[in-house]
Amino acid sequence: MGASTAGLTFIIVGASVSGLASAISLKKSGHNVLVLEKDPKLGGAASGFNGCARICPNGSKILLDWDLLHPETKAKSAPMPGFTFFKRAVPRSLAYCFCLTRYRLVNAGYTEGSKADFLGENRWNEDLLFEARGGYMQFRHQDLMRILYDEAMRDSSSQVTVRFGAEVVNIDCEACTVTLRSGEVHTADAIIGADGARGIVRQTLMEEEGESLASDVPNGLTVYSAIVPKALVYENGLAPWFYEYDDIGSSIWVGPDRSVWIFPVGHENDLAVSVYTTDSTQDGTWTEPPEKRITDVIGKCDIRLKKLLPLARNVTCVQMKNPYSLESWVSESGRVVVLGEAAHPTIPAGLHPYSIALEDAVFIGKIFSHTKDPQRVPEFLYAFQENREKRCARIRDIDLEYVQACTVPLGPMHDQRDAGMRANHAAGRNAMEGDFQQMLDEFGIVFGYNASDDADEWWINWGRFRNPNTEHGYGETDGRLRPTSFISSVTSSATEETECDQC
Ligand SMILES: Cc1cc2nc3c(=O)[nH]c(=O)nc-3n(C[C@H](O)[C@H](O)[C@H](O)COP(=O)(O)OP(=O)(O)OC[C@H]3O[C@@H](n4cnc5c(N)ncnc54)[C@H](O)[C@@H]3O)c2cc1C
Ligand SMILES: *[C@@H]1O[C@H](CO)[C@@H](O)[C@H](O)[C@H]1NC(C)=O
Ligand SMILES: *[C@@H]1O[C@H](CO)[C@@H](O)[C@H](O)[C@H]1NC(C)=O
Ligand SMILES: CC(=O)N[C@H]1CO[C@H](CO)[C@@H](O)[C@@H]1O
Repeated sequence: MGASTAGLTFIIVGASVSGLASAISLKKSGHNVLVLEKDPKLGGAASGFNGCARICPNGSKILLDWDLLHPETKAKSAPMPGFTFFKRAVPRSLAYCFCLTRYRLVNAGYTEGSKADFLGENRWNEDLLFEARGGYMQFRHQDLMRILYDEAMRDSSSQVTVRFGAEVVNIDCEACTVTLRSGEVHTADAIIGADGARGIVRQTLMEEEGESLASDVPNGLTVYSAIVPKALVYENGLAPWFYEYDDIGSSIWVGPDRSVWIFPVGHENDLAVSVYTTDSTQDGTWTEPPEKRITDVIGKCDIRLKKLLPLARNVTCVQMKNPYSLESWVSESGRVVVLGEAAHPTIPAGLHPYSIALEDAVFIGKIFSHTKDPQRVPEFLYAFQENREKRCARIRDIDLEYVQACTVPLGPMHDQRDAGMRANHAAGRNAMEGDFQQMLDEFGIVFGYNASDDADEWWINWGRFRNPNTEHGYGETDGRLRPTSFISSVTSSATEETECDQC
């Protein structure tokens, strides 16, 4: 890959969501991209797993902006009008207390013919979705990957190359080169690590900070993901519980320590199941089967779940961690950056990881629409972190909050959550109002964002004021720029410089 054309050359490590989306976005800005993926096939297709890619409104709007939501791609997703809350299990203390009053309730949820313990429901507010100008879409992971891949490759015979079975085993940040397992070496103007939380690029930056993957600390929860084909649900007579119950079609079963989320996914409206559990400590991946069966990590639970979960196919398990937070997303050399999971590991199977990965891609492509000067690479990479870090951390916290709210151990908070939801439902309100209003407001924050506008704002306020001939973007002697020093150096140059670089 030479720098023959006018654009910069980028190497992207990892052809998953953030890698392919960044390739699309950088291509739109006129750059050349080589994407290197270690797996032999797109979307982990070499393993059986093909889970649920949840795209929240701000993410689906990006797909729309890229003109990727044609009728045939839309048809590959299932909608999510909201979700219903049930109890996964009735805690023994509560069952006992009901027992004193109404015997029938002791068996709530556990026996054939009993009713599920319904807590309430949350429907997306029309205004919220309208303002976000997008809907909630749930694709099969591999379908979404195919949509992104095809767009990356469209009309780009020379601009974008994607290589599978190309594992990067070493990165030289100074020389801006990567070495593949085959021994091949590639050089570029910049290297983007889109290779996930355990990828080599994140590890390389952690090493620069004297850390290792051991600094990511398990938080006690593991998420199992699987698909239950719709046909199996019908064959086993479970449709009344999972397809015909209401018009929402998605349910979250909350309970002490474990929670089961069931959402329709893909063209077939199969059921995507996520189980957050404290019963596994396996450090699994998205492409390997788990050691323990899914039915062994759900604890005592409602009969509906007991019947559904044995039908789960192609199960995986991924551990939740409190990740080490990289101080710098950019190497000391200023040429290597991480984004997506590699920069800010999210909550596996959370509501927002895919949209955040798409936003990262829009942002990086958009700022690089303003330069083809290799000298400005470090400055732009630091700007990426400077502008994206806070939002990504905030959204991770929001996703974590949902999971924690659904898995609170028995105790006052557990009881308060249930009572709050029941009271809301009794009053004809959304389950998440009142005590949970803050969480609802947070959805507004997540949806109410435009990465492209945000990137423009950086350019208008900061980027365009710099003169690449006199300012290199390096403020400190070790060549490493902290976000704060970046702001102050830009601020001072903004006031001193009158010259403007392609305003
Ligand atoms: C195969 C697969 C299936 C997934 N399925 C689901 C799902 O069903 N539901 C869900 O909620 N989330 C799923 N995820 C996670 C989801 O993709 C992320 O949470 C996020 O949305 C996007 O992350 P990302 O693109 O930054 O990184 P990731 O999706 O983690 O992808 C990183 C990519 O980098 C590649 N890579 C790693 N190391 C190297 C290396 N040394 N050289 C070259 N390439 C390398 C990996 O093979 C992978 O393709 C899946 C991830 C993968 C990899
Ligand atoms: C499970 O994986 C196999 C491939 O190993 C695939 O053919 C099948 O469709 C998958 N099933 C589901 C429900 O995803
Ligand atoms: C972001 O804003 C721009 C205009 O500033 C608009 O063209 C684009 O559609 C918006 N994108 C999203 C994803 O809302
Ligand atoms: C990227 C994106 O979709 N941004 C939109 C998210 O939603 C808000 C409204 O809530 C819009 O203003 C953004 O443009």
